[in-house]
Amino acid sequence: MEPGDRAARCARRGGRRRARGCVVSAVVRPYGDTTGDGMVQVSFTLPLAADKRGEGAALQLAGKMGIDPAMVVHTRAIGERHTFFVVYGRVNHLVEPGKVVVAERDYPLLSAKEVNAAIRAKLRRKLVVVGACIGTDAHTVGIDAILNVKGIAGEKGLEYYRECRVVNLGAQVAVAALVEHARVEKADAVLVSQVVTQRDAHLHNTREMSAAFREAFPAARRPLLVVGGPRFDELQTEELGVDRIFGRGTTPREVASYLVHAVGAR
Ligand code: B12
Repeated sequence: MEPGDRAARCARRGGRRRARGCVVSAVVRPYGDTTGDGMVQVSFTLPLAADKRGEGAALQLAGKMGIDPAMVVHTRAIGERHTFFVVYGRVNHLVEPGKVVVAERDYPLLSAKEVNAAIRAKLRRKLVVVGACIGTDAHTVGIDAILNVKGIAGEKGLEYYRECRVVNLGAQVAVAALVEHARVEKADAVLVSQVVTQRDAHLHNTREMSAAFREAFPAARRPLLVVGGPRFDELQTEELGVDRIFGRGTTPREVASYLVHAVGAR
């Protein structure tokens, strides 16, 4: 197909053409059984028994959420007084992909070899990374995936990079101890993981951590502050006082590439 044909076909469907031939429609709707039928599925738990009144309450909630018509397609009692529901139904809202704002990767994705070469060229010494789970958080699998040699998703962690020196402090590290370790190790970057989000613990802990580093280090000597975890909003860097936030599905290579880019820029 010629590029012109593709553009014409795209225009007929009301879409916009982007570089590289990707088609982005101005508006889209959810897809259930047929294109654009608006069908969605949501699940939630109500503190009600698994009976007709419970189902009615689930449908009432779905209606108030803008799902109309709605069907309860699954219920499961969780004890005597709670029920888990799955509701399937139609929403009329339109999604405007063009208005979606995301944190784009603004640095090149490098191979391990390129990362090592860049560190040698820019720093002429090893890049020191100190990592930890702070607060009461004991979910170390995520930070270990980024730091430990075994890595994740077929990629080796930062320990594998010859020009990185990694100090992984593990779980439940107090902010004061993290600051002290960063100072002793002369950290270029501090990597913090926060997985538990109950009562916004991840946000409070991150703010406490970034404030402590700002107090303990002069601006020019403060290590890069990087946080990660599955429920962070990657756009919240300024609000949380950190240099970068990484979310669900992050791989070590993305982090290594960012560190080289950011440390080099400094
Ligand atoms: C394994 C697990 C545990 C293990 C943790 C073992 C360990 N050593 O880590 C144990 C059994 C100890 C545990 C305990 C608890 N857990 Co738990 N746990 C999980 C579980 C099943 C998997 C988490 C995981 O390992 N994911 C895999 C990793 C690879 O993914 P990830 O963490 O998202 O990491 C990736 C990215 O987010 C990112 N990333 C993460 N951190 C960082 C950091 C940096 C710097 C960067 C760059 C990137 C990055 O990169 C990683 C790789 O891609 C989740 C549910 C789930 N399916 O996610 C619940 C879950 C996280 N736990 C939960 C809860 C509630 C608890 C407990 C409070 C339960 C209890 N009542 O005791 C305790 C809390 C203990 C504590 N003090 O923290 C809740 C949290 C709910 C919330 N909103 O906060 C979850 C979501 C389960 C649920 N649905 O309720 N848990």
